[in-house]
Amino acid sequence: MKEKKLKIGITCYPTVGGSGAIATELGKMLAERGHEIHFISSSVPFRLNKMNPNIYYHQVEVNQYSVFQYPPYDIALASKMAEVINREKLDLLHVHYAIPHAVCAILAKQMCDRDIKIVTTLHGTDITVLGYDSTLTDAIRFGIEKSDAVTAVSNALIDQTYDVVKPNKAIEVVYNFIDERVYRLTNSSYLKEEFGISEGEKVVIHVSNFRAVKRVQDVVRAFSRMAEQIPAKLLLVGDGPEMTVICKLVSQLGITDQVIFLGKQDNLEELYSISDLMLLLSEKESFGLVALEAMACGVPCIGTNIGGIPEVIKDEKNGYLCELGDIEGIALKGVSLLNNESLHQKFSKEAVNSAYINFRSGLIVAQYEDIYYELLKNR
Ligand code: GMT
Repeated sequence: MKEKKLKIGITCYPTVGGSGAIATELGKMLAERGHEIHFISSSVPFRLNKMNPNIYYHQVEVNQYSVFQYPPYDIALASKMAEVINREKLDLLHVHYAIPHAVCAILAKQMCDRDIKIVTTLHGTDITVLGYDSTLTDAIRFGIEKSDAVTAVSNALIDQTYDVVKPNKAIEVVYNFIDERVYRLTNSSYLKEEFGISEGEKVVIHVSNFRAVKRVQDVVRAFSRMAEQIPAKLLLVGDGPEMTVICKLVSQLGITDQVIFLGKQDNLEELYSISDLMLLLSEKESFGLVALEAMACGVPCIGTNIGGIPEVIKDEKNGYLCELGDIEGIALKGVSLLNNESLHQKFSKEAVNSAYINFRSGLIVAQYEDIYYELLKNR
């Protein structure tokens, strides 16, 4: 069975975000291993940037009818899934997020002519935010229970799913991974000059979608305290709802010259390669893919002791964990690390090792393959 190459449909949120990134990277890796991958989503996933003859993309088109108050996206997605399952003879659908994607896959399975298997991966927001919305809890539980296999990106997320949604279903942890060919130290030192960062300055980086849960205000405040003690610049990468507040805060704190707003960026490995420290100070984070990608490039991280972050950042080994909102503690740890060259080197090395040993693509992609083959073994 192991030799049989599979036909796999993948559905994810295709716009910027860790779940879309992982779903797409997984599809690319599976395609490289000879499987036929069919992305089914509303637009081309943002990391689907290279041609691969084993990768297909099927766009979900939603028509707007004046009789409907909302465009029927979920129904259009389920119909498209059923169409692709039948036409391409898919073996399984791997969907990312219980709602709407798992629920749409279950509907598609009932609409199509094949005994398709459904694998659902939980990434966080559907549990940590939507799970608390009583209008959606039953649908999330249904999506989980009716999937053939369910994975989550951290043990913390599994615990939270059982706490909040209480599904009667086994959930397996499959961590996120890095493409080690991309996320590695690269020579991008020319960027320092372009950004006006001088030799003696340390570079602190934060990457997120600037939602309130990311606590970018804490990042800016902690950086501001650090910058009082060491020459440093802060790279803020990403964009989102908190941006206006953050811009105001930066100017109120008088650190406009030390903060570089980069907006949404590709090729993050080039930015990580000029960075000395990442701050990920979220109040909710089921994994923290950006921390892992930074670590793979040798950047130690300070993260909050929240959700799945402690499964990625190992306190005092490859970075630091801190309590949510503890600005002084974060600044203290940041400054002591940036001032201690040998400790920084040690953490940096450990960060790379941990990323490569525990989260390398070969290891994690094989775990997904095992799940697929196990579900299909009796066919
Ligand atoms: O963090 C976000 O706001 C985006 C979100 C997503 O759905 O893309 O990220 C979630 O999935 C990522 C990939 O598994 C994880 O690395 C993030 O920790 C997780 N975000 C949250 O739990 C808030």
